[in-house]
Amino acid sequence: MRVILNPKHADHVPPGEWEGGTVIPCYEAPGRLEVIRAALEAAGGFAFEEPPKPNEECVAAVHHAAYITYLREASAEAKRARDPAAKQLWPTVFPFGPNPRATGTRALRGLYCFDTYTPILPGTFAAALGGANAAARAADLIAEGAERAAYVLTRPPGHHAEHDRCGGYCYFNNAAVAAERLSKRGPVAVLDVDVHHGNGTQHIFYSRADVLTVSVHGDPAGLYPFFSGFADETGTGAGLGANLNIPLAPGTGANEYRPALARAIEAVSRFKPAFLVFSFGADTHEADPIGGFKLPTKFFAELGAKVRELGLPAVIVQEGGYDLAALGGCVAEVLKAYSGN
Ligand code: SP5
Ligand code: ZN
Repeated sequence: MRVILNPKHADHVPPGEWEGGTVIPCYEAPGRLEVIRAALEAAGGFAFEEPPKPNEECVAAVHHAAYITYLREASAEAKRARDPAAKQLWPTVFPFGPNPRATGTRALRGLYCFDTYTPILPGTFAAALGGANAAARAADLIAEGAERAAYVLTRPPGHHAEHDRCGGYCYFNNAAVAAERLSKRGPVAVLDVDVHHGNGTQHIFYSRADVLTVSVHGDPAGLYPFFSGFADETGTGAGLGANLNIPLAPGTGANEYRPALARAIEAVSRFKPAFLVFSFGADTHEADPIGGFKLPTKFFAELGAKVRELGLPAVIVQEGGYDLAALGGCVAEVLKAYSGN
């Protein structure tokens, strides 16, 4: 399988994340990509390549122009700063009131970000763009029929990124970039199995009938992103019926996950898409430090095999997964099973 690797991922190195009033070590770190790469190299059968040179066109197709400009300029500002504190840009105040107005930089920090996990750093823009370009490249390979499946090996992840806001470690929505590109050639289904609801992907396509979004995740009543991912969110306007959320209880193991996955796959199949975007997160693993699910590594082979049964040309995009000891094995199991070995 061809692996499109984000060559700029290590430009983005969060110093930590704000949680409940303190800074804790950041879960979304460069080592994640390194352990996945090592596992795929050890497994064999994967060919690594980089996307062509940076291009913003693919992100402009799914993100607000002013948001893209903000991320580019804020990253440049962090790069120019000398004071270490000014090299990391965090929101502190979020939009409120009936008519929020954002004119200064402090307001923009909160306008274009929805949580305290997602700082803008000197290399954030380049790293996020590298991932989006990798997703666009993979989508082009699939759209042209050059491959039946391609894997986007990237971080930071993407599925929480909204049309005009970063959040949940995500800046550009890589899965949405791929889905938007594929949608020019036929209907697309996005299947998101990260343990967290794929709010950004859902919202970007919420009123579209030609892109089905399906997410299986931890119940947002108790798990990030808290504000969306409930079962009664089904789409709007022309997109009514083209969004499916399957929230599951904390502690979900293989026996509870299996029927939910079957439902999700059945919904994708009924939609009769021409292409699949598979947003894959390994934070459902039993050892994940933030997920709360209990899937063992061997279940990931079953997951890959089930998704393969759809028989769809697919872009597989890396989302979360934070246990560095388990992550590489989970990805290798899914991709080997998806390739049919
Ligand atoms: C792509 C993705 O998986 N993003 C996840 C963003 C969730 N961030 C919330 C992190 C909360 C950390 N809580 C610490 C509790 C440790 N037991
Ligand atoms: Zn996640």
